[in-house]
Amino acid sequence: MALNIGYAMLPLAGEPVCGDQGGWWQLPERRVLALADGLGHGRHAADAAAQAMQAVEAHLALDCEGIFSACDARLRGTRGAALVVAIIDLRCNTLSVAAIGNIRIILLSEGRQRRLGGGRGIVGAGYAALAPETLALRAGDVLALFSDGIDEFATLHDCLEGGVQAGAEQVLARWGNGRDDSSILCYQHDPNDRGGDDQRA
Ligand SMILES: [Mn+2]
Repeated sequence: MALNIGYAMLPLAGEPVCGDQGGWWQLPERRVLALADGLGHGRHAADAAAQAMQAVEAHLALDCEGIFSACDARLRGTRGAALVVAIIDLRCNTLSVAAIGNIRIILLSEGRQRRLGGGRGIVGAGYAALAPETLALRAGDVLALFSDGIDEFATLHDCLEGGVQAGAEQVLARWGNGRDDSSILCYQHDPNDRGGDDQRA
């Protein structure tokens, strides 16, 4: 895994599969991160989330609107999912991020933690008002995408001493609520990132 990516997930107790899935992809000047929470839990939720990751992977060069549109088309016939997609542009040091449904985005920049919003709806069953935001990224900024199996928390900074992978694991351990599948995908911005392997988990 790339050093600046952290991922942790845990299925709801008793479920053999996780209905949340995260993915990250490294293009020459672009990183794409996505996290999907298939509605409910279990096999059908996992199927919706897996198809969302496949649709993202097939459309990595598009902007947020294009990726969401592709995912919405692909997920028709599934249970649907909440989805967040983040595109990091390494030439401009910008983040474009958008979300639909009950899924969370935190940006920690220069010590300040900010919650970014998403639109209502279900990917695969239609949504309105997708509102991608584009923000400047500074070296060291941390983006955290997480599902509703993790409670809101205000202290991401305190979890990052050991890096983003340890941080993702710590957030899940501390704020995972045990009521749903839970997952968190973290990215730490490095303008000189030379990339590693794509991963889907
Ligand atoms: Mn959920």
